[in-house]
Amino acid sequence: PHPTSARRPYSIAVQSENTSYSDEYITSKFTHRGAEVVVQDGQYLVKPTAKPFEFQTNRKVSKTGLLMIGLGGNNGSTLCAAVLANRHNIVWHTKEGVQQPNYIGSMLRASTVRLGADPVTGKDVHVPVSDVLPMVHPNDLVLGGWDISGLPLDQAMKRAQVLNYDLQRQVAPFMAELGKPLPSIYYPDFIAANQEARADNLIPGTDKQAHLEHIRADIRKFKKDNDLDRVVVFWTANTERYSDIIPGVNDTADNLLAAIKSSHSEVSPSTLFAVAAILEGEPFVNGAPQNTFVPGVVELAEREKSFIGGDDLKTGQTKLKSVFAEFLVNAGIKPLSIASYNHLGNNDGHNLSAERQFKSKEISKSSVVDDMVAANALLYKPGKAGAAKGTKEAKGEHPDHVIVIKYIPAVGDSKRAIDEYYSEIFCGGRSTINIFNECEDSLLATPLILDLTILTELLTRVKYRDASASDEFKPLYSVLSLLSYMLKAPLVKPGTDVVNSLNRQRNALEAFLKACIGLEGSSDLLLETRIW
Ligand code: NAI
Ligand code: DG6
Repeated sequence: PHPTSARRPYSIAVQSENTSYSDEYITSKFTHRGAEVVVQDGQYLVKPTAKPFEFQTNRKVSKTGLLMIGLGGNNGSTLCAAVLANRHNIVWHTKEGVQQPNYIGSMLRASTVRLGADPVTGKDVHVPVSDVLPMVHPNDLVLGGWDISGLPLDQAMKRAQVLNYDLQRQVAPFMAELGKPLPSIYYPDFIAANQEARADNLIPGTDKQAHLEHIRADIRKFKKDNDLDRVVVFWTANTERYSDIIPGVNDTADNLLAAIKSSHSEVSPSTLFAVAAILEGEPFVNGAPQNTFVPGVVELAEREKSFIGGDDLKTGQTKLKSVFAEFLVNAGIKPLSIASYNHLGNNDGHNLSAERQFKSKEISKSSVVDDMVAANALLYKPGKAGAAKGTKEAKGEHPDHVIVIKYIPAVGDSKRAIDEYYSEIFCGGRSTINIFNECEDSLLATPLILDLTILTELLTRVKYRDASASDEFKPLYSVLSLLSYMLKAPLVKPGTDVVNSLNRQRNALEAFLKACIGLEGSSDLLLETRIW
C-alpha cells in the first residue's frame, strides 16, 4: 500500500460453521432462497426453492491500477486530484473555513451496513460497507489513462473548473507528476463535431487492428511499469453516438474481431477499448451511455472469462428518479408523466448538445422507470402479447417520460436538474411534485467511478460453486450486474431482467457482500422486535 494508505486490517470474524478463514481465503456457505411461480387457471402455484452455494473470496487485495479513457476530462482530472488530495492529506481554505479531503459520495467508503445487533443492548451494529470484505483503498489506486486532448493533468484540472482554487493550487504539483494522458484513438463520427478542437493527442493512422494492438500494449506496459496485479479500464470519455448493430459486423465475437481487422467504420473507440481490455483479461467499465457493449463484445467477454460492467454513471437526477418513481409506484400512486430537464455548461454538456450524442443519453436516462412500471399491473395495463409490434397496445401503459438537456456554458460543471412528477392519486385526484437539484456533476461522478473500480476489483476475487453438485470454484459471470447501483442503464446477463430501483440494487449488493462472509437473511425483518 501507499505510505499514506488508510487501509486497516480486516476486522470482521463471523463465528459460524458457515464461514471459514484461511490465510488466503474467506469461504462461506450460502443458501439461495427463491420461489418458482407458475400461473395455472388463474391461480399462482408457488414452489419455494433453496439452492446451496459456497463463495470463496481471495483475501489478498490486488495492487490495482485505474486506467481511465477521458483522463483529461472533468471526471478524470477531478478523480485524480481528489485521490491525490486524500493520499497526501491536503487541506484547503474555502470561504466557509478549512476543508479536509474525504470520500463523501462513495457508497463503499461513506456509507454503512448493518451487521447485526449487540446481544446486551439490542442496538444495531453498523460497519462501513468497505469493511465487509477486503477491498482496495482508493488512496492506493495507481492512476493513468488516455485522452485525445494532450493537456497535462494539472492544466486539465484547471480547464475543468470543478475544484476550489486553493485545492488546485496545492495539488497541482502532484497532478503535474502524472504528466499528460496517453494518446488515444479518435473517430470523429462518434462524438460531437464540437470536440474536434480538443483532439491533439492521437494515435496515428486509421487502422483499427493497429489501434487495438496499441491500446493492448498500453495496458500491458502500465501493468508492468507499476507492478500491478489488476488494471480496471474505465470509459469516462465523451458520450458517443450509438453504434448500429449490423449482422456480420458486431453481432458476434468473431465478426467483431474481423470487423476490427478490416477497420469497419461502425466499430467505435469505446468498443475498441472494451475489446482491448477483454483480450488483456482486465475488466472494463463503461461510465457513459452509448452501446459500447454490442453483442459481439458481450460474447467475447464470456468467451475470454473477462469482466465487463456498464452503462452510464447514475449520479443525480436519475439516481433520485430510481428512488422517487419507485416510491410513488410502490405507494400505489400512478405517475402519469415525468418531465426531466437539465442544463449544464461543462464539456460533457457541449458534447451532448449534438443530437446523436444526446440520443444516447436520452435512452439511458429514459429506461430507468420501465421495470417499476412493468411490475405493477394494477396501475399500468400490461402490453398485449398478440398486438402489433411497436404499437402502444403491445408496449403497454407507461407514464409520459421526457428528457431534455441543454448546454448553458455559464453554469459550468454545476448542473441544474428540474423534474416534475405528475401523478394520479385517490379517486381521480392529481399530485404534482417538483424537484430542483443543483450540484457539481463531477463531484457526484468521481466517488462513483471509485466505487465501481473498487467493487470490480473485488468481484474479480470472488469465486463460487454450486455446493449440491460439488463443482469446482469458478469466477462470477462476465457481466457484473452487481455494479447496477452506480449505473443508469445496467448491463445484465442477456435474457435476464434489469433492476433499476436504487433500493433493490443496494439490497442485492449488501446481500451479496454478506453472503460472501456467510451472513444470510433480510436484516430489515427485525423479527425479534415484532414478536413477544
Ligand atoms: P468531459 O467532456 O469533461 O471529459 C471527457 C474527456 O474524454 C475529454 O477530455 C475528451 O477529450 C476525452 N475523449 C473523448 N473521446 C476520447 C477518446 N476516444 N479517447 C480518449 N479520450 C477521449 O466529460 P466528463 O464530465 O468528464 O464526463 C465524462 C463522461 O461521463 C461523459 O460521457 C458523460 O456523459 C459521462 N457521465 C458523466 C456524469 C457526471 O456526473 N459527470 C454522470 C454520468 C455520465
Ligand atoms: C446532463 O444530463 C449531463 C449528463 O452527463 C449527466 O450529468 C449525467 O448523465 C448524470 O445524469 P443523472 O441523471 O444521473 O443526473
